[in-house]
Amino acid sequence: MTDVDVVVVGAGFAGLRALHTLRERGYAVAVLEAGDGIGGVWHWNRYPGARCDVRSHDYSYGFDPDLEQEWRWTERYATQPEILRYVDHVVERFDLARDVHLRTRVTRMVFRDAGWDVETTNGAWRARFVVMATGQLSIPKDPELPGQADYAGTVLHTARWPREGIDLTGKRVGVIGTGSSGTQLVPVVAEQAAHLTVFQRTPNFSIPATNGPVSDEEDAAVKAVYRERREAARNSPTGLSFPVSRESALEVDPEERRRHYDVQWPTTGFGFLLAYRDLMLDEAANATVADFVREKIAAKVTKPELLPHLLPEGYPFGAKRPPVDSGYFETFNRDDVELVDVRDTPITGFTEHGLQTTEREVELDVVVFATGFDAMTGALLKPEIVGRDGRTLREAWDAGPRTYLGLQVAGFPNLFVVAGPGSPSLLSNVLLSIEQHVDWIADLLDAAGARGAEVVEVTAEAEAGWVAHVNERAEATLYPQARSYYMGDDVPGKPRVFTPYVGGVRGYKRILERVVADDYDGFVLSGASR
Ligand code: NA7
Repeated sequence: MTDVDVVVVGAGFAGLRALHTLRERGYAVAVLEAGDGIGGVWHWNRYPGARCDVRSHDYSYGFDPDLEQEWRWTERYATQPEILRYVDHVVERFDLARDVHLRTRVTRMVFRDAGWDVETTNGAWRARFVVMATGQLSIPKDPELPGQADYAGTVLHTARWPREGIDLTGKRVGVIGTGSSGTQLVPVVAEQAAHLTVFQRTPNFSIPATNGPVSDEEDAAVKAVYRERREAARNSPTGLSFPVSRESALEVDPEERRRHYDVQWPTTGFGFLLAYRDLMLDEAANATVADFVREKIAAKVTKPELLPHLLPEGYPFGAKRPPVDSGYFETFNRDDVELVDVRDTPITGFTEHGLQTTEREVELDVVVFATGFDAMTGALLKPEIVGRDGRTLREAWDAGPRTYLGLQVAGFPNLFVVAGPGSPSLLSNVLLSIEQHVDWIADLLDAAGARGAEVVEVTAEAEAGWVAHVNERAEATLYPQARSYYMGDDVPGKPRVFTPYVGGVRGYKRILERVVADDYDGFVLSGASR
């Protein structure tokens, strides 16, 4: 058994930041990583076309002014390989690899004697504190179609793409799923494959990335004000670095609104949700933007018979996370690309040669699941986590995830979550949220140490209050109106609870500051360590 102050689970952006920060503050840290490489989501999601949907200059660490000045992003929305190069650079620059244990999957953790016993597939650790940096979208979800064992072709998942890649030239490829991964993958696969069939369940309101190279001028302009840009992002609703409208979509003249959408559409990416302040709050406001997006999609598609299938209807724009795409809808104009709407003709299973729908057999050499993840709670519930009185996290979350501030769970002392359920991270620039959480947790550990406290936990009352607040804020929005992974609809049988905090990055920051000012209100710091 190896003894450390802190075990960090996961070597993605969150785990690496936790390692760096906690080590700088004098803690002995071990990062335990199930994969055979560093980078978390960017290690696993190697599918062609994979890229970030937040701008590169913002989707990067903000803790070191030299780091942000020296790194040069080549594209506005970085590809997976470029992000992994950045991760490697950070790992080398801050000498992080020596405390990362690869191929080490945590299987069980038990709270005992003011610390955690951590069992893994590769040894055991004893730690005073555990930081779960396991990601929000890290446990891939399989559509569980019958007959897969009989299928003679290749089956891949976007989030488990082979490291060595796969040559799709001349192949008949089927892609199931049209979320962010599917919409990024489809245009690239269409270029390579002999024929592509896209199996779509829910049409998406995808926003154009308007990607391109970062010019020297653009890079210099960001770097000249990088500190201010980061600070503005920390004080914004989503952690993105552009000004947010304070106007209502319904208070402006329709022509002016149209002009505003036209300007925002190609430039804001995911931030288009904030084109007006009430797009996610008011159905009539949302209808104005949903109509606009449908019109934009329709203008890209040259086969009118596809429009009833490709145009999203029946749920508010933004209530499912909108993909940010590069040429997705235009791909369907090709003669070698076909759309199967599985709402009309569901897939019933695999055959030896492909997929069977209720209508016909589609022969395929490769089937790609772009079917997403067991979101938010999947990775936290995968290991058995046993807290006070032998109660497991699975039992505590039987009716859906419960946290205080997204950071701790009552009954699980000295265990922290980065970018967890009940925090704004799933609706924000997650890198910024990660850094905010890590710094805050590190401050809390320091505060506990300064008081000689061995145990840091949250009260059941504080947790109940936060859960109520998270729900109350969510219910005031349009988010619950869609079937989405925000609501736990990603996995059949999962409790239908809204998981992220919609109060925004800035609002959440103020709450965290108030909790500290109120002597860590809701937390109990107890036990003498010296
Ligand atoms: P998402 O966004 O969860 O998308 C998954 C897609 O797969 C979505 O279109 C689903 O349709 C579809 N899906 C899931 N299960 C099935 C089955 N059984 N049959 C047919 N279609 C299915 O995951 P992504 O990987 O695309 O993106 C994840 C995040 O990565 C994204 O939000 C960004 O933050 C980056 P549905 O919409 O549920 O009807």
